[in-house]
Amino acid sequence: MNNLTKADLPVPAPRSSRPEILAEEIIERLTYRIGKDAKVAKPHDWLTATILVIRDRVIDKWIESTRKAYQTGAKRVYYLSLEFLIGRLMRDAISNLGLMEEITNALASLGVDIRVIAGLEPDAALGNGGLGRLAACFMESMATVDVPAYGYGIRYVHGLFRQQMADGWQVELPETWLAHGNPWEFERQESSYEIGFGGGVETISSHDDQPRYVWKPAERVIATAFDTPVVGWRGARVNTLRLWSAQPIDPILLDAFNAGDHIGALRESNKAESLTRVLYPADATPAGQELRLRQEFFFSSASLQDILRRHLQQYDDLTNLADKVAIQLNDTHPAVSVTEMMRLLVDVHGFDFDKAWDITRNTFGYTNHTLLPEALESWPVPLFERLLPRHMQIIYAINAKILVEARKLRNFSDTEIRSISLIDENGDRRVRMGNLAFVGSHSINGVSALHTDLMKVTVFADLHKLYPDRINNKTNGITPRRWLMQCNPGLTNLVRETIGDAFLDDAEQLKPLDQFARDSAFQEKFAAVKRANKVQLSNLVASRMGIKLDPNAMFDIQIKRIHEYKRQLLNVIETVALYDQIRSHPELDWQPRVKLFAGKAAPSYHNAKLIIKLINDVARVINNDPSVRGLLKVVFVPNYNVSLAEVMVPAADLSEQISTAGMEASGTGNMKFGLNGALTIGTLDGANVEMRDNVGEDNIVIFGLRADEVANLRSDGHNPRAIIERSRELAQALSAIASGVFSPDDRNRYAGLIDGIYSHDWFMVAADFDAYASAQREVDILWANPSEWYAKTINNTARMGWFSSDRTIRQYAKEIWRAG
Ligand code: T68
Repeated sequence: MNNLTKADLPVPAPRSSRPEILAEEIIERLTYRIGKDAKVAKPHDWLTATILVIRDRVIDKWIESTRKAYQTGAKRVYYLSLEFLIGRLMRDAISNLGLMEEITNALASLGVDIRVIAGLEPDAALGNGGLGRLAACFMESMATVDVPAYGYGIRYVHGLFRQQMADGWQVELPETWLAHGNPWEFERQESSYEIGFGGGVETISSHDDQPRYVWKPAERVIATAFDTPVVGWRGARVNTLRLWSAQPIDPILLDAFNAGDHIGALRESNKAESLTRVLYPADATPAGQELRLRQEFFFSSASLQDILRRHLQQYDDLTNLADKVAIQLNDTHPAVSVTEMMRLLVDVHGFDFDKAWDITRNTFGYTNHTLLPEALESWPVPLFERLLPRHMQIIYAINAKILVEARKLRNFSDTEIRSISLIDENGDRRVRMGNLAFVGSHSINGVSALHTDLMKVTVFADLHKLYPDRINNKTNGITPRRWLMQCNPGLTNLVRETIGDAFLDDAEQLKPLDQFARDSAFQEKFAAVKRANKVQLSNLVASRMGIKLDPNAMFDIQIKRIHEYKRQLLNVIETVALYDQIRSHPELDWQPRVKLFAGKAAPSYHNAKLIIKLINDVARVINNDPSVRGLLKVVFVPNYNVSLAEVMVPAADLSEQISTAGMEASGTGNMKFGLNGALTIGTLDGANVEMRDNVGEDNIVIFGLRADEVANLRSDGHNPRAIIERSRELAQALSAIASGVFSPDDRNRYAGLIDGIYSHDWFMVAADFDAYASAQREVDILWANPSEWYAKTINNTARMGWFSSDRTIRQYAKEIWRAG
């Protein structure tokens, strides 16, 4: 019996959005779902009750969306990602349902301030940085542009660590977003799958001489689904984020328990649960450990089993899979899916290898997010073979097919063959996940124009030669709901008053704001909004850190993961140079600045942690030096996360996007700042290039070496020492840092860090310093002229609409998924 076609079942009555009804419902949930009397309810109880009321309205649309996809036979998109950095959900859901005023009033009538309870919602930090946040923006945009989609990932019990400062050093503490339960999610015990590891492969011979293979895993765990609804703008559609949690097959080994081995009785259970306990905290470096490969396979296998089950339930046949299903791999973390799909099609569903390979390749797409060679995932062959013996066989079979094709059809040389092989034979043999994802997909995309061009000539040069039609570009985007409307209501309201509401549905309709760029009355209002946002950030900094900021100063902000290629170090060194200048030239017209930093370092990344300490050391000295006369302040705000970004982005005057050219695949923070009316200082890297094209070169401050110049300098020999000797400012700043001016308690603390700049300067800090410092003085001159400044920043807001993730998703849907 199919419930979906049963027309005679009663349906729930449409829900009211009147504040008095909403208030009644909140009290009802508080009483019957939480079991609390309103008189004694704690803020957390109000939060949960409110979410439950909103959730019901979401569910109505969720069921409707799921039914519609089923009935129309629409193609479904599956976004596989080991990370979803979603942040808080309540404000997003309320705002997308258009209920902000109503819920605010309903709560007020109950004596509850929505801002207070909203601030209690934990940040779902199931991601490290840009890659995870992109997946979250995509989920919201897929719901908005009406693409029937599922996100698949892992329900980590502990998301990205909490960052605390101890004497200026980063300390990592466990994050516990589920401590108060999670009212958004639905556990689906009925959607559970067995996931195997290890064991061996049995060969079964058959009449037609085609042997069949059956994997007999030695270990098995259960994957159970937890679903979270994702609401699109104006409730257009509600999609599902399905996160897998690992559970043991036998929760407790009773025999062992009864024999007195109480710990041994739980060993299996603990082992299973440890699979999904914690998110790996390294970005841009592969985790490398066996547990990580287990996580990757666990969520890939569960997701594919679920996808095939859903497809078979509707179509009873897998030959049309690629017509009805598109699976997007968010980086190589789910790349093992290619082999799992092959195993399911060949071993379980009886397809012949070549047919299965066609279906697989036509179904998968792969998004690459980095060119850094050290960041490309690969697994030692012995480990892969031990954990996934059948998948290893499949890899060899795919490899044979591809290499024969390359040799016979295209006459590839030995060197080319070596570089496209799925097995890296240099040193210990390793499985290359990037190559696997590439050959198993019909589309391989980069995340900005420059990044995509570089992919074709670097990491994937030879595979691109073999399959010249596969690499394509999809420049990243951000959702304007979270990153403008919700985080910056002041600016949103001002824009609505000025050009009307069209931009709410189409961010490119921000364009007409251009006409107001030089309108002094509008400039004043724009500046007032910015100032109010800066006051809000100042309050946060005062209450968390006890530091007082002047909202009239320029807020110069660099927030992102701490990484050498992102060059927070270049920023601090320039800050030190500026500090020297302010003290030696008190007669000059210095523009007051606050340098704000925030970001987490991977716990094992020594230099990144040292850079955090350096920022704090420099901050302590500068902030306590009266000769600076309040012209410069330096602040490192701890525990950067999505919620903190929502306060910092709207408060920025200057956005620092200063990565070494060729190293930042796209960047997405750059887009958030531009949209919220900050001026960008940046290199021609990642999506900065397209930002310059969109906002115009007069509205962005570009400096430094270009990607090709960096590559040439690296290959022809770069002599940083000579450069440093020619730049007095740089030499002085480096020597102050290296000699312990900022670290009197440990004068050698930064000697090694600075020595890296003198000896090889891989990240081109010395090479770009002078260009950066003079770009900063250019910024000062603009800042001194408010009408120029605001004309440029208004142009930025007006021209950033193209960077909406709605545009990005429409391109994926049309050009890769052929869906929606
Ligand atoms: C980022 N990558 C890119 N990786 O660095 C950034 N890596 O330029 C781009 O804008 C963004 O992706 C979105 O495309 C990452 O964030 C990771 O977080 C990561 C995590 C685990 C392993 C490797």
